[in-house]
Amino acid sequence: MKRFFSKRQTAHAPLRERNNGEWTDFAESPARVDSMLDAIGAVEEPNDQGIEPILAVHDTDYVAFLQTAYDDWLAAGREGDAIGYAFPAVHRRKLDLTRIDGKLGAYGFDAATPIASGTWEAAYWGAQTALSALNAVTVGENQAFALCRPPGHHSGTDYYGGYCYLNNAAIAAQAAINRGLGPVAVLDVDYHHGNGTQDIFYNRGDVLFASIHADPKTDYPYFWGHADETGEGDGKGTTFNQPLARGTTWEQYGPTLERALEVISGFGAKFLVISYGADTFEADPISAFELTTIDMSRIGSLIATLDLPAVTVMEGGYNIDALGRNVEAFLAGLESG
Ligand code: Q9C
Ligand code: ZN
Repeated sequence: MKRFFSKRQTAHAPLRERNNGEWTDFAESPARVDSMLDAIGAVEEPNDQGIEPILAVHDTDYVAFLQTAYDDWLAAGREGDAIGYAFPAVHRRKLDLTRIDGKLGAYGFDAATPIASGTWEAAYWGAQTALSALNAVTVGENQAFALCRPPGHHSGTDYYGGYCYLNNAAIAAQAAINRGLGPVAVLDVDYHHGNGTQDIFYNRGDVLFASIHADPKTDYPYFWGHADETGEGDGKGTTFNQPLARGTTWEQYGPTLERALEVISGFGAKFLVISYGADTFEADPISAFELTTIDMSRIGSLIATLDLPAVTVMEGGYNIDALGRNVEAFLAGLESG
């Protein structure tokens, strides 16, 4: 399987995030990339496919905000990473706010996702990495891996959060639809619910979103990913959420994944986008499932039984020592089937 990555994705390096009542080191660090590159072998440079496929998913005003947010922050006399402090829990709507502090709150939904000097550069190239993996599959490869960083699945049409700024999986899924490859299923196996991807496709009958994740009653992102969220309008029934308890091992995870795969088959998907997070690993520092490295290859082999053309997009995974091993185990499982 071809693997795609651009060094420009390491330009994003915030220092701290707000987590459980204190400031902690930013978990989604560029060191994650070194761990993955050490383990997965040769990578190919993505092609620049421009802003258009990004704007097929994200609003123009949001993308414009991301492009200048850090400069606007500096122009306001600030130092360090840009982070909001007032968030519209009530009546969120498009307002023409002029101050950077208002804009950070308008577009960001948490205090774990700072904007730093290289954030736009890295997010842009992360999206190009996902699109280049999709290209590889459209010209005859059966599968490709996009080492996206920053991750994407918490980002929606006009918001960032959960370490995510552009939704790489949604950008790839929408591009696949535009090329006539649908219907598309997005299978999200990150520890956290992919609320951004769910939201982007919530009213869509041509994209199924299926996710297995920590129960949002106890885990981030709290407000989305509950089992009763099943889609609306044309998308009624095309969202499938399976929350699992902290402490989940393969004994529960395996059968749950099989059920999600049945949902994908039943939907009649012709193309698969996988949001893969290695934060389901037993020793992940911010998560609480108990999956092993061998389980990562089991996840890959089970998904391969769908026998669909597939792009895997990297999401979370914060145990730097084990990250590369876990990603490689997953990819090996996918390849062997
Ligand atoms: N104590 C991804 O994995 N903070 N994003 C959680 C847990 C934010 C995770 C706090 C986690 C975001 C792509
Ligand atoms: Zn995650």
